[in-house]
Amino acid sequence: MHTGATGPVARAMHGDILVVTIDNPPVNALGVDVRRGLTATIDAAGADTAVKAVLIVGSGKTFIGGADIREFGKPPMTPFLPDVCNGIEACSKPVIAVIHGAALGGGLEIALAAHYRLALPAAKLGLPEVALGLLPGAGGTQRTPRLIGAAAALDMMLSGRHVGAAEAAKLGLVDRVVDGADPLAAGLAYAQELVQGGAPVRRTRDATQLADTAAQRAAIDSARAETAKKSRGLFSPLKIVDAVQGALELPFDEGQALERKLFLECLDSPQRAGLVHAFFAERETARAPETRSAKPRPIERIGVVGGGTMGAGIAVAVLDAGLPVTMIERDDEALARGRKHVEKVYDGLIAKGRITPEAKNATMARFNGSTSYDALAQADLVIEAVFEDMAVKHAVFAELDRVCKPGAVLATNTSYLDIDEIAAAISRPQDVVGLHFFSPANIMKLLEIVVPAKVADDVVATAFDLAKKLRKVPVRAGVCDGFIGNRILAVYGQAAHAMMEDGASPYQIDKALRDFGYPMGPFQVSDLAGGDIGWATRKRRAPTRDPRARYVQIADRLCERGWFGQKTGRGYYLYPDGARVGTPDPEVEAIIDAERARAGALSGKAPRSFSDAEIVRRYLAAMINEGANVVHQKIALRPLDVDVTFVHGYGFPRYRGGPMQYADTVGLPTILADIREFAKEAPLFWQPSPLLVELVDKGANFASLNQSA
Ligand code: 3H9
Repeated sequence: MHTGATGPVARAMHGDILVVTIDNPPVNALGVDVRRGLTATIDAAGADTAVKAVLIVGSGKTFIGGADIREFGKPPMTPFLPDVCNGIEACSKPVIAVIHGAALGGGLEIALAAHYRLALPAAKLGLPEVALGLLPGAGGTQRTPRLIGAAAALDMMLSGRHVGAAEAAKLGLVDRVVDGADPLAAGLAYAQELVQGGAPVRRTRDATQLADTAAQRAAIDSARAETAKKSRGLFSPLKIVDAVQGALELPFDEGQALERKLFLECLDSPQRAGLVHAFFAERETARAPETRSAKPRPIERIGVVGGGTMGAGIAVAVLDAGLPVTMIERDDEALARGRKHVEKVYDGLIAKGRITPEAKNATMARFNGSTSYDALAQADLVIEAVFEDMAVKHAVFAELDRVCKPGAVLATNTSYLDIDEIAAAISRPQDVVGLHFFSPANIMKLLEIVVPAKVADDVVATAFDLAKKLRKVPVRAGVCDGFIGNRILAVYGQAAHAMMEDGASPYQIDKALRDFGYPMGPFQVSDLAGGDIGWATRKRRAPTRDPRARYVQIADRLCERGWFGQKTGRGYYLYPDGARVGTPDPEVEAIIDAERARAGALSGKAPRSFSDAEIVRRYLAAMINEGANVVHQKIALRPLDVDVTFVHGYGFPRYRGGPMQYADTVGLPTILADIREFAKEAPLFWQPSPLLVELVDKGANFASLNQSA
């Protein structure tokens, strides 16, 4: 058995140490072949007298990225991972894991089942199962608390955060950290030292950090209370706490049986399916046809035109990525304000103790400002974030056309204007692309990359490359009013307003959607963003509005009174004394009543009540139907692009995967039947998307379209 391989698991003797190398690109996930290979190798090593110790190493950049996520939801195949881990722990020879890159989920559980753990400085350890709707199911909930105590173990499992090598050593998660980049050399040196020192087999199941039961119980109780408050409808976090309680109260094997039971419950939950969908979808959107066909242009110097909220947020995102930024404003005063906006973000971080004043100064050293476009002569990429007005955009792009070097990427942050028209007005339409950031731009993950007709492929590839550098989640979108997100938002926004006029209060609508999983309802969001923004858009659209279309005027009535939301102390809600959480406003309810009466006099309809379930059905049906239109018209490449847009830009509950994935779980025939039912009263608004009808006719779902682009 000394050399050879069982599938992706290779073995080689180095003196009396058996090196077991897992080679399963891209992240050495623990698919069935790896599990089989590991089991066979460890079993044989135990029986082989020539083997004095076993060293487990990962090939490539990572140790092990976890269980193979692609296997979830498929029929399970033996050996199961908990048994593989138990086999490693039971081995009669010392087993050593050497962790160089990621040891995540099942990867860390393999390391915890080993008897000794060595980390290299670039190691990242974590139990991120919670982000997939799961719990560590291969002994992680039992071994981690025994090794590092319940509080630290729960923190890792409930946050899913990655722990670096130094912190891992401090926690007691690894035995030693050594310098170097070669895991094999470092691991062999450590293994030889252990063998020579006669180091015994040392099993984590026997570790004693849970011995002080009173303190451990207190940690578990407080984690349970905190989790119950914070986990907002999520299924797995409380199961994690239950499993750790099992570690405290039960013998190891019984605790592990409890863990298995809870793990399988999580595995079966629709939340796991939604979260795994989101995991793969957001990796998928980072690839577009242009990222395959073209190489990005180099981007080292970035310009931002406009120092308002959006421009400053974009500048911070660029600075945070370690890149220099040049901000252009029309005069010294505006530039000073723009710079202040940027500094304010870092001052906030200093106040929270998240960065030092020195770190702020070092970052701000990469910030330049100018009132002359000539300062952008050397920029590789410029993002325009000025007022949303076509004439203003034309003026900015004419200046960029004049000063920027050939090949510079010229991007607009417009939310809805026609980028083809912006591009057509300059001499280099091939260099113009849309980069639609979401506010606050340094925080929100979504970046819509809007692809006009004449843009060069390598410009699109550059936009995706920038997204990666800024750690954004990019989604490719076609040109239309509102692109993917705001176009769909406009439609389900109308559905919400129609329900409000028909009898549902904004407070009920908000609550129904919070119960669905949104952090805030649409009227709370409107109050936060500022009602004046939507008002300006409605006025802009008024001349082109279909005169037959229903137009609910309640929002206008509030805006006419200057009730724009939080910033004015009242909107749909009241915010007395700068409160951030609003309370219902009887005056708003009176305005709504008056509008209902006015509209009812015209339509002959009386207000009616809505159940929370109907509110959710109508809101989601409008969203899904327009999502289908957006896919049908190729504004979005696939349904999953709509999902990622809504999860990362519009607060859609991630555990539901996104609106299109949610539609698949409800069933497209049900969604279509709802739309047809609603159409009986409002046929103009509720027109079924041709794509939805086609999929229902074929008995297909949205997922069937996710592979195709
Ligand atoms: C678990 O372990 C359960 C157990 O407790 C119990 C079981 C009984 N499986 O992110 P990247 C793919 S749950 C399959 O772009 P990076 C990924 O889809 C698991 N595939 O790279 C992508 O494929 P493609 C707990 C996986 O360098 C490619 O690898 N583990 C897996 O930026 C590159 O990924 C986790 O939740 C996987 N486990 O980051 C860790 N992981 O090229 C999840 C990745 O076709 N993974 N892929 O698009 C990560 O956090 C990051 O991928 C990692 C690398 C940090 C590892």
